[in-house]
Amino acid sequence: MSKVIKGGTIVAADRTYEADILIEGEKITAIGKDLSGDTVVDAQGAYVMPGGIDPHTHLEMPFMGTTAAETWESGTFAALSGGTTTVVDFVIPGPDGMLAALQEWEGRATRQASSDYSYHMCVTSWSEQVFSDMAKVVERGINTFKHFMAYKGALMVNDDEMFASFQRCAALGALPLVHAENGDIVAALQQKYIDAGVPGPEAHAYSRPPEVEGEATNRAIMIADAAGVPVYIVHTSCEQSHEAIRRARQKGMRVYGEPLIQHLTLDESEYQNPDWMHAARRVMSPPFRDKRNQDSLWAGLAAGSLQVVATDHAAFTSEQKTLGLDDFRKIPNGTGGLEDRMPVLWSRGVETGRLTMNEFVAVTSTNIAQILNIYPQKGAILPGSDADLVVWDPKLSKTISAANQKSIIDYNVFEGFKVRGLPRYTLSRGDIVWSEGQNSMPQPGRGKFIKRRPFPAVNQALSKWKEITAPRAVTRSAEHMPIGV
Ligand code: DUC
Ligand code: ZN
Ligand code: ZN
Ligand code: ZN
Repeated sequence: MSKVIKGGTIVAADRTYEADILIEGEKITAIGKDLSGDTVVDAQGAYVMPGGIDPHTHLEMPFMGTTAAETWESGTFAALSGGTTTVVDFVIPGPDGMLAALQEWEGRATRQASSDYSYHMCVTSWSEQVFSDMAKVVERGINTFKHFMAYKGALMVNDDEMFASFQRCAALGALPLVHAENGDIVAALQQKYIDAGVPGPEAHAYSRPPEVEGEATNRAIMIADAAGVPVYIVHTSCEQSHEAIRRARQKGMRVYGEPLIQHLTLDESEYQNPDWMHAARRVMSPPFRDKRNQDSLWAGLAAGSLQVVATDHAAFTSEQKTLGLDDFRKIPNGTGGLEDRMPVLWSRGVETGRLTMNEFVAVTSTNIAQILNIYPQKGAILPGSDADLVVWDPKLSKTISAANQKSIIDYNVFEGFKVRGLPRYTLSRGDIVWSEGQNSMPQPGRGKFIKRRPFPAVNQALSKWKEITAPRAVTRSAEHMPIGV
């Protein structure tokens, strides 16, 4: 059974043109005028774009004494309904290590996922075991390793551990990812605000100022340079961090930055809301910033100094947020956004003229497909690519509300946002998995794991130190040695 997507305007990262798309099985097999197939998907008046890729989710993540409420089933359905066809989730090793954790994640994803998916592996400590497990993780089709510079006493790694892991990434052809916040300073500031009698969610923001992110981003970039490996900074939220990325790129280093849709559109005033729950629901790390920082992120997306828009989807219920009722340090960090990322970015970015349609495709799909080494299987509309497509209707509109979302939590941080531009259809490997107004879920478990191969050695950082490959001792005769010591 073939399908033809008819009458639409194809928007790719590099061009916009009118053509039909023929799909046979799971793949795009032809692009051109007046194609025919067994069934027709109507794209009149719509844009046809590569399905979105959200490279930053935490579905059912055990974290801060609880587990993120969004399941793989609800989360991937939410993703598809918003035009995202692939999610990349973070595997966090427990006491039994990376491979056991990977098995747990696989158990949940294979049974529940309705979109395609992949994983990043977190490096939360350093040992011989971690060193050898990293090679096995790469063999399993995972070419990215995430490092937390914050969450002291839990997930945080120190510089020596990060340097060792980055070097291992370089040797394995993997890309290190970094959560860049200075965890020591955050811990000290958190204590300061507790001691000063400020236990509410506003202190979450006070204790994580842009400086701690800027410092850590600079440090991560320099450590990556010393290790000779590119680096990807997750949830870049402020000018200080963006500036570090921009400067490094300008010097020829391969450094990537990923703003979140939340940081682009929500600001720090949310934490000043007198309603404790309103503020607590928005507690995430890094916290929302001010308008000046938001402008910096938007500019970076247009200029290409920032490449990807993600969500860090870590959805906790209101009840879970009350774990921190007396102490903001215990509020589970995280917000949702999987189903809203594309419509909100379109409305606040393309509709306002801040992004072109092609830039929209680049930052929601194509760039990250290239960075993760899955292009053009994903992120492209080309013969041979997976038929992951969104038929995007620029006239469809809605008001975002928890009352009609696919996410299973009881609120939405974008509540009340009016969006214009929504999927009319979402296709995943040729299947129509979402159509406008649909409430039934596609088959849980239909999603496939997307293997990501290691990068070839030539993809390594350009400004790598002149490595001392054969360290030699300097020969000194007796006359050049100190006497009598
Ligand atoms: N930040 C969050 O807000 N949640 C999950 C992990 C993270 O780094
Ligand atoms: Zn993070
Ligand atoms: Zn409120
Ligand atoms: Zn995260």
